[in-house]
Amino acid sequence: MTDTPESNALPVTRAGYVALVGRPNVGKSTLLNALVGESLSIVTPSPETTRDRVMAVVTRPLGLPAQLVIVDTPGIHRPHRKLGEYMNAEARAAAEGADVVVMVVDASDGMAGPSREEHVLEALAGVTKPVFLVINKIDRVKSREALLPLIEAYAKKREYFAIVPIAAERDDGIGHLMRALVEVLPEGPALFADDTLTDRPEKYFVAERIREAVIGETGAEVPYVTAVEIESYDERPTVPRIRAAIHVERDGQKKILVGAGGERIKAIGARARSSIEQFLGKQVFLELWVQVTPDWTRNADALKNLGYVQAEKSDAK
Ligand SMILES: Nc1nc2c(ncn2[C@@H]2O[C@H](COP(=O)(O)OP(=O)(O)OP(=O)(O)O)[C@@H](O)[C@H]2O)c(=O)[nH]1
Ligand SMILES: [Mg+2]
Repeated sequence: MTDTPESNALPVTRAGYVALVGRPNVGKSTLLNALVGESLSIVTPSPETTRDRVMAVVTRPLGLPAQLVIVDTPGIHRPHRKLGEYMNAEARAAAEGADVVVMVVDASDGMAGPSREEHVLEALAGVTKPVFLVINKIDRVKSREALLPLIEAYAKKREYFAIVPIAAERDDGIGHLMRALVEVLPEGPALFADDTLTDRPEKYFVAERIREAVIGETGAEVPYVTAVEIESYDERPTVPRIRAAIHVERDGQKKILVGAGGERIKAIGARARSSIEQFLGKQVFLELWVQVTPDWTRNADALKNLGYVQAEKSDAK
């Protein structure tokens, strides 16, 4: 017998795009990682962490003959900069191109939550495909009963195909959500090869891990004006060499990132390297430096140069 496990596997009969949308910080990226079973998207306690659509393919989840193309998106918010406009546009495009939309909300917002959803609801107003309401972080709610008035309040705002309470961080409710999503996927063959994980190159996730380290090591405003550019990525040596520029907008922000005697950039580098090594499963040599690119978050050309540019319609799903 020469059959591989793959050729023995049932053919995929349902496949489609599932967009995860919602306000910043509700747990969309945590949910993507939980559904995929891999730490792909970066997760931080700060809002506005995710900036682009990131696609992750899950083939035959729980042994089901299905393929989900899950799309993580930036939190929909009132934009203050061009970067924010790009982020919102990314989320909208993902919702519009999806076969199923998962609107994620945060149970720990309590009864104040439903009234904060106006931007998200507005972005979903034209969506005719099924919309699931996923109430995340239920580990922070006292009891299941306490969820009932919350569900009622959210359900008053729009119609949902289903309402599913979960705690993505604890893997609670993920299997149930997965099964429910598979049931509404369009019938059809797989959209991607069985071994496809994502549409982004390795380099993208390396840059994201550096940004995650910046967010982890600095407080308040600096992360919002930080972009990471991989300048060189030499995979030939046994220990690959990565050189990256961290862009900020002003000298003062550069000073904060570098820190007294270079202490902070050293800490960012150590944190990023360990996270990249975990992601790649091998050692890397990482060199970071800070560059001032004035007002890059407000400038269309600078945004484009740093990779914040919307994909063409054809590959915009
Ligand atoms: N208690 C609890 N915290 C959670 C849960 N899921 C996510 N979090 C936390 O919520 C915070 C935000 O999580 P993210 O996954 O980055 O949220 P996001 O919606 O992707 O945020 P943006 O990318 O900024 O829009 C992190 O500190 C997570 O650890 C959960 O089920 N329970
Ligand atoms: Mg995110």
